[in-house]
Amino acid sequence: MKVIRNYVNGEFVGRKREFSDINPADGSVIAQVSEADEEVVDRAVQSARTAIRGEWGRLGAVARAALLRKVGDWIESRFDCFVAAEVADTGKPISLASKLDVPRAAANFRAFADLISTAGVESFQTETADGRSALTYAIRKPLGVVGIIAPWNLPLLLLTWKVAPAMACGNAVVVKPSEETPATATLLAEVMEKAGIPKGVYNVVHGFGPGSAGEFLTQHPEVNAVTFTGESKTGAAIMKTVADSVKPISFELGGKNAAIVFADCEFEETVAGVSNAVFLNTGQVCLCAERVYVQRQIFDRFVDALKRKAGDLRIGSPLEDETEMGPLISKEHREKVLSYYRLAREEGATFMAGGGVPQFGNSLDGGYFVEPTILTGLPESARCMKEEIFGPVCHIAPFDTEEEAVAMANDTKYGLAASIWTSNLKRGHRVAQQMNAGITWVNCWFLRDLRTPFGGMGLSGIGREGGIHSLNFYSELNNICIKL
Ligand code: NAD
Ligand code: 6OD
Repeated sequence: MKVIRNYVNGEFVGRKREFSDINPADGSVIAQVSEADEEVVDRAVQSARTAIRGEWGRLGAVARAALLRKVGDWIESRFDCFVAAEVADTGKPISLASKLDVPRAAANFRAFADLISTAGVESFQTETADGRSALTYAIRKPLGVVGIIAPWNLPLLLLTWKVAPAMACGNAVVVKPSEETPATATLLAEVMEKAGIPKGVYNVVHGFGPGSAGEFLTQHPEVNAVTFTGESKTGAAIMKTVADSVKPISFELGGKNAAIVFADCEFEETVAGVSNAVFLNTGQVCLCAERVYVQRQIFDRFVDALKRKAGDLRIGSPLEDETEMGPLISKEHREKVLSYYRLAREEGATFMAGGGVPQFGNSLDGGYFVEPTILTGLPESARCMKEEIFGPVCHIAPFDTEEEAVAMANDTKYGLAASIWTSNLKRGHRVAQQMNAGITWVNCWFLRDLRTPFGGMGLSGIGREGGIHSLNFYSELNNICIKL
């Protein structure tokens, strides 16, 4: 059986304690994973610290950028290995991993290589009371050792979204991928070596959260900053762990995102766009729309059309090119999603589509599939309307006026993403500007420019990453003032 090991100071390190890496498409065991104990995590942090004091710490931004570009190139050279590993770990369709996850990982390294080699800093000339002046300018220094904790839904994409800017700014990193998806973070270690990244700059520790590698990493006194993507309640636990040492944190957390569909939308494009926003990656994208509000004039027609789209989705083996929807990540997560399907029934929902578990009559029956599901008829106060489900499911409710739609969309403790579907661009701007969300798309969804701010409000997170915002999080800006 294959063993996935920790990666510390340029070496793969095994441990006696192991856990299984499961393929969610059929429940089979792909590999055993070495769980990092406190000592391995400590060694990883120390090796990162040593790397900063060595050759890596002496490199300038342009040299670091050149190395990051090589990492991007090596990801592309090993494209098929990354795709295969991501598909096996997550069960996502091969078409999705090939179009989204792996290309974005390479793009993350290239984007932050470009940014760090061109980014400026602020400078001001200030008049002083004695009639002279002062010049003030900022310089960018690395934070030190950055602890990166990643989730399982877009494992490589979201890990590299943080590793790339952290390294661009001159930090060394210790990453803890999700226990569900350990493979691509480990493959990335091989790529780092090939690209010539010095030992200790990129370290991987495997394991779980509390009482395991995640907690050991976040509570380590020599970790200078923690950046985390995952559930809001995990973010709260990590915040408590880091509070005593007052580390900088960046949190990208859950969502309960709304899509607002106006009667004047481009109907077919909107149905396709909303279907994607609900069902992509089996609904396991933090940006997915779980609440869809449709103007009453087109409500019935829209529900019928989305129902047809859900019915047409090709669910099956992630390895087949035509598959559009794979399984959920795990047995536990399927239980959670099915518990919301049951709750929706208790709360009075009408199931317009789905609600169950598909049967295949082959090995896929050992996997963690659920049917794409469309609900109607829930009150806005229902738990299914308030809590993140993170599966291929949405609720569709009608609205009459723009004001009503905005109020319902904003009635959430989360604030990650929204999408507005209308052919009236003035309305698009007006409504987008009223959304309490870190990002609002108009007539599109999950369209990303890596230079733009990304993050959430409320339970959806703290801080913004992307472009200069990432550079500002992953560096200490030191201000220097000179009297002239
Ligand atoms: P999760 O919070 O269960 O786990 C995320 C990571 O945190 C894993 O590596 C896990 O081992 C680790 N962890 C858990 N408890 C910990 C602790 N106490 N200390 C340190 N580490 C700990 O999240 P998940 O189930 O892997 O991912 C799904 C969630 O992530 C959803 O809520 C989704 O909305 C959210 N998400 C948000 C974004 C975003 O950009 N806002 C992106 C992707 C996913
Ligand atoms: O595209 C990104 O940069 C990003 N952070 C996406 C997050 C998706 C959540 O599942």
